[in-house]
Amino acid sequence: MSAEASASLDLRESFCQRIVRSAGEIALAGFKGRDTVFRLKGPQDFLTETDGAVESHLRAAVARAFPTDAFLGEEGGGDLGNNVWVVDPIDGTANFARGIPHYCISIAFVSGQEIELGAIYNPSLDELYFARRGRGATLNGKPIAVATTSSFDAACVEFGWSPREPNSAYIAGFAALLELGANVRRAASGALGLAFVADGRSDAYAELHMNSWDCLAGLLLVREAGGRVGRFLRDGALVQGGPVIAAAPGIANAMSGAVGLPLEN
Ligand code: LIP
Repeated sequence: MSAEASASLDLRESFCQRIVRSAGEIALAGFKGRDTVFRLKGPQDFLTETDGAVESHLRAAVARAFPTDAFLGEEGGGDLGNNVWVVDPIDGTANFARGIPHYCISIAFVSGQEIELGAIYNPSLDELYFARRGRGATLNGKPIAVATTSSFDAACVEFGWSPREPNSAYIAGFAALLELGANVRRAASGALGLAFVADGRSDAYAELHMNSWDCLAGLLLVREAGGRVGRFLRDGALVQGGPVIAAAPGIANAMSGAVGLPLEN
């Protein structure tokens, strides 16, 4: 990477860490104010006023700071470009709308089809995960690493669900994980599920379909924390989404076989 490109990424790195926290203040105010009024975008697909307020805040901040960058948000959509910010303003909205403090803001910066920056912030716990490609991953500024788990007797994995894929496929994958002996959870925030793999609180995360705004930051976190991931940014995934797998190395191959999702690295 050229010195100029690296300097440009330095600016985006500090900007990203700043705006994810300012967005967190909006989200936390909505959470404490019990913004529980929601509408359904589709079956099990929730939208609260805070989702919209956080995304508007982030969209305006990017437009001011980096006017030539593109912005793709879960709620307002957007356009693509060589440099694009991919944002889920509230990941885990189903939890947020019921007052469950397991939700986050997820921001990824993608340049030339590479995930360069990723930030995932849970304002209720004041936990900020951050990664820059090639420079490791942190939680509140401290380096993190994936778990060293190598046996499913001790493995705790998360298998995300949404109505975007047939329940039969989900049930088959869930059964296969149980057969391996794993404790299988589903906590309804894919971004936090991936962040927990990066810091070793969980041994793997998989989901048969995720949107790019749910997973890009988390995939970078896991890779930078020493984990193995599937290839996501294939043709069209930035807009259409796709399958996601991320795992600690000791159980990655068995996890991949159980859910039928290939690993990239
Ligand atoms: C969520 C995803 C998660 C999925 C949930 C939901 P949202 O995103 O992060 O992977 O399992 O059903 O789609 O809608 O809370 O931003």
